This record gives sequence, structure tokens and C-alpha cells, in this order.
Amino acid sequence: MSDTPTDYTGPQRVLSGMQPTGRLHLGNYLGALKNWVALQDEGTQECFYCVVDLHAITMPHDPDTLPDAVRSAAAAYIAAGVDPSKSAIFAQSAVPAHAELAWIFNCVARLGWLERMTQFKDKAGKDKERASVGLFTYPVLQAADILVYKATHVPVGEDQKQHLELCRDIAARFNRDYGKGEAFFPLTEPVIQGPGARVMSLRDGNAKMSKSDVSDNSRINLEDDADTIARKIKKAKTDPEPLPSEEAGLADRPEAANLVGIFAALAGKTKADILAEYGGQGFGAFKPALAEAAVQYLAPISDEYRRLISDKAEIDRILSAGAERASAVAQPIVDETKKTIGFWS
Ligand code: AQP
Repeated sequence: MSDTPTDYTGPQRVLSGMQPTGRLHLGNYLGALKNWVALQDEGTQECFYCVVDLHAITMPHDPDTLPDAVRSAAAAYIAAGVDPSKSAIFAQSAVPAHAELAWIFNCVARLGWLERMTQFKDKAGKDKERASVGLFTYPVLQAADILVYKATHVPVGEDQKQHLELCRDIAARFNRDYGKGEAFFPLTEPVIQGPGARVMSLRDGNAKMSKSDVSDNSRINLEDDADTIARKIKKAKTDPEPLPSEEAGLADRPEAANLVGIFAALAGKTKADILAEYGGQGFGAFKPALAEAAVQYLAPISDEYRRLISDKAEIDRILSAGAERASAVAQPIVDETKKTIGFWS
């Protein structure tokens, strides 16, 4: 067996996506979107940002509301700073190359690799026999989303780390089996950074802030107005102790650690900076300051979101142009992949 080639020399490209499974929240923003914008603004790599509707149907969904959910996610991307003149913004289902490569990768990935994926276990719950096969192979489609652009960097939250490792395993296996000594696909690097890489629920410091949490009070949505943000932060679960002055003092205090992390991410500071300022103070003083920072930070995003979402035709135009731009890169890569594995053409 030959060694796996890793010496990928193609262009640097960035890919990421979010599911249209609810309103985007502060976790999606601080964990991923903020870094999407930063990578786009570096201007040195082509960026592809999709709304992953193929992923959204792995769980029960409403066909009547899905198209508007895709538009809403796209509007949130733009409101957060993704610029359609610089980055391709599109619906995953509008670029058939994703699904085509996913089938090929289903035949590259090993069952044992997928059986280790913790997100499947979390989302399938106790009755995994009733979960869709799509939910099980979700990370394979995600690898196809990335490698159909030969993306070298993927900005995501910490929860996606395991899926990114699987993507690298698939690329390495493909390169070894079909690369003829060359790295056909890159071993994509996750970009997971900042104190916002893992934002937790406002109601439970041990659970991830999530779109699909039944409690809207568990998250701050990007489109929440100032009063709603302040109310949610005021109601956020905490403990009775004052804040510690050192980070070590947050160790067994998940809710406190989460609020300090959110403040740090919003203020562009470290947790240590925040504790140097608020250590010794109670949540009665800390929460209003955090609410003010959150409102100040999110107000321009939510205002812009509301403006954009009122113009569906403009969002559709952006999505169509993005799909065209993405297909122009993805389709030749799929065609080359098919040739490499020996398909008739
Ligand atoms: N709480 C979070 N903290 C930091 N990053 C997060 N991300 C999600 N939640 C947090 C990042 O956002 C991106 C998009 O995620 P997704 O839409 O593909 O689905 P998800 O990770 O499953 O996010 P949700 O909000 O929890 O959605 P549902 O409830 O539909 O499953 C990813 O980069 C993710 O890391």
C-alpha cells in the first residue's frame, strides 16, 4: 500500500455552511460566521458559503417553510458581513455536484468511522433505528460539501471538529487509493478560534446554544431586538456566587463561564480581561453590562437583517448568482473525480 500523499498544492479556498433549521443565533455567529467574514476580508482565498438545505432534510422538516428558511439564513449571512460580491452565497441543493460527490464518498468512508460520530448519537437520540440514513451519513455529505471545492480551510464552531477529522480521513483515503502518488484532495484545516468557538445555552451551561432548542430563551437570535436580548440575558441561568478574578475560578461554573466567554467574544477581549474588570462583582452588575455589549454589537446586524429579508427578490438573485459561481468551480472537480475513479465518459 502506498503512503498517503499530503502535498496538496492547489489554490487556498474556504467553504462553510449552516442549516436552515431555525433562526441563526449568537453561537452560529461567534463560532462560525464571524470567522467567515474575517477569512473573506483577508481577500487571499476564494470563499464559498452555503445554506445546507440537503442537510436540513436529514431531520423532519416542513417543505412549505424551507425555501424561506434558506432565504432567512442567506440574509443573516449578509447582515453579518458576508459580501455577495466577494463570496459565493448559495443553497447547497442548487449545486448538484455536492450530492454527486457525496455518493462517491459514501463508497470511500468506512462504516466504523461513521459509527464513532457523536453528533449522530446526540441527534438520533435513544431510538436510532428510526433515524434517517441521511442523518447517519451527514458527515459524508459534509466532506463532499468541502472537497467539491477542494477547500483548504473551513471556519466552524468546536462542535464540528470530529466531522472535519472525518473529512480529512476521507480525503486521505481517496488520495491513497486513487491519487497515483499525488494529493488529489487537500487535507482541509478547520478554523476554530476565539472565546466564541463554543457558546452554550443561556438556560444550561452544559448544553450547546442551538437553533432547535425548544426554549427561545436558551439563545440570542441574530434578529432579536434590544429588549428581547436584555430580557434573555437577565433571565439567563447563573449561580449565587460573585464572579472570580481568575479564569481558574470558572472551572465548575458552566453558566458563569459561558456568560464571561460571550462577553469576551463580543468585546474582542480575553476571559481574563473580563474577569480583571468584573471579578468580585455579582451577576446583578455583570448582566446589564453584558446586555449592553450584546445589544450594541448585534443591533447593526439585526437592523440589516430586517432590511434584507423584506426584499425576497434580491435574496433570490444573490442565491442564483452564488449557485452559478459555485457550480463553475464544483462541477469540473466532480468531473475530474469521476474520471479518476474510472467512470465511463
Ligand atoms: N453553540 C455554538 N457555539 C459555537 N458555534 C456553533 N455553531 C452552532 N452552534 C454553535 C456553529 O455554527 C455552524 C452552523 O451549524 P449548523 O447550522 O450546521 O448546525 P449545528 O451545528 O447543529 O447548529 P445548531 O444551531 O445547533 O443547529 P441545530 O439545532 O439545527 O442542530 C457550525 O459551524 C457550528 O459549529
